[in-house]
Amino acid sequence: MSDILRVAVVGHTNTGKTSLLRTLARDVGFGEVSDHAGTTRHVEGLRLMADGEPAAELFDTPGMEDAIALLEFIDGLVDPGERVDGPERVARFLARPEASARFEQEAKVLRQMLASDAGLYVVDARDPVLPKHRDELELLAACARPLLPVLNFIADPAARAGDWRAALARLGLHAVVSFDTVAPPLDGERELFGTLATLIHGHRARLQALIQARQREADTRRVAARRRVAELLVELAARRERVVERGDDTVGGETGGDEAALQAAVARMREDVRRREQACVDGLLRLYRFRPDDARMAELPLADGRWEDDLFNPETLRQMGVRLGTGAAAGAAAGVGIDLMTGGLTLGAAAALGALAGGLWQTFGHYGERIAAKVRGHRELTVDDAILRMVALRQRALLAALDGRGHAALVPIELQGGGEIVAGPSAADPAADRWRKGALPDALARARAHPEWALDHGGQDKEGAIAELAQALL
Ligand SMILES: Nc1nc2c(ncn2[C@@H]2O[C@H](COP(=O)(O)OP(=O)(O)O)[C@@H](O)[C@H]2O)c(=O)[nH]1
Ligand SMILES: [Mg+2]
Repeated sequence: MSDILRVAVVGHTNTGKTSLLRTLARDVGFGEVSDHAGTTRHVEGLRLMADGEPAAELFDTPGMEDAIALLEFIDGLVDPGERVDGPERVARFLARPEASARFEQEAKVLRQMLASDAGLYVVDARDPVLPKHRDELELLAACARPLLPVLNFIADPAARAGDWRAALARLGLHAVVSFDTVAPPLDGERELFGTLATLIHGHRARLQALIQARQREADTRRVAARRRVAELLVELAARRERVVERGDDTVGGETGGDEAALQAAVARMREDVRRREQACVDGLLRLYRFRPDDARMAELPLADGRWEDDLFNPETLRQMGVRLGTGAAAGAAAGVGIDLMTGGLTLGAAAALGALAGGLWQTFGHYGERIAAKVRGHRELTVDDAILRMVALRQRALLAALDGRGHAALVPIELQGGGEIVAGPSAADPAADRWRKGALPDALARARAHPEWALDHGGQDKEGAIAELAQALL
């Protein structure tokens, strides 16, 4: 065998062989995945790299469609009383014209098995164990290569893992791994390659190197992802927009100009928060090698219109369980808190924001007169705490979802009803509860005092705050 470990991915049609390769390669574009049988018609390979060196080649194969007939055919090639071992039987078959006609698909699979160091036998664990599976396994065993069954669809309630393990044991296959290609377990790869290493001793070191390299990559990815979210939060907290008032006599007079300026500033700010959050999401998807422009990705809650529209909706905030005082809730609805630099205003920022929230900007006029009468100078808009909490909560949920998502996934990251994120309000996540109700991390308070951090620069102090916050996102 060549230097690189070669592994054939085999199994019945539609069990998720191509899906497994996508997930292992972190490549949503590998091959073609479909519910129709026989989508993969030929052998297609890909390389897994460890630290820039090729470590393993995996080969996708067509499904074995008629193992029962092929086994009978091969039995017919052996004379009664003749002793012929598995590889010889397979060789006899491959030399026959049937190998490029009736049994062409099966021949491709067996040839690839013979050309490989090992096989991964992908099983749809929801299937009952049938004679066709036993015949398939007998054919594959005849190739005399180590075979590791991979139970796919294992996250499905209908999965029959126990039945499969028992049936495989009866066929002498005792090492079996569970690996759902759409929702792979966090240490799934380690389990898969580690178990494979016990079956092919000669390639053990190579597989260990692969496991370690991939573990390092995953750690680096996770650190980078948290840093990205921390940076987003710091920049949002630092964000300030000054609304310059005309400063003319507004007591009992026209306040329309100021209202319009404030309204425009609020709108700018909301747009900016959304844009920044979306940029963070796009970055995370790139980091995890998912495609933002992929139609399958389009329905991610992040790209979903509702997700965006709900950002400043008090109902969404309530659903997220963010605790708010009444005034704050109204303020949060507008997505901003108003600091009045000139101070002295006790009356109505919240009320005014409540008016904004209902889309009843006109009613601001009513409060506006009274506010404007008291205020001279500038107002400053900042991103509300509640918004920071919510952005943090859903970015955390997104991080968790990305870590648990295989590149075979075709459906968007699941939201529970009402727009909460899967990792949303539940007692199981005390860290989320802290983000929901606890004191906000000190790094964010510091960011509030550094408007310059909202921009791309900010130096060491900003870096420190980001690092601290990334830690708090764990
Ligand atoms: N829910 C779920 N669907 C899967 C999983 N693996 C594969 N699929 C789906 O099953 C179908 C067949 O998958 P594919 O990879 O094309 O199977 P292949 O014929 O063995 O290559 C596709 O619709 C996949 O999206 C899994 O682990 N969970
Ligand atoms: Mg396929």
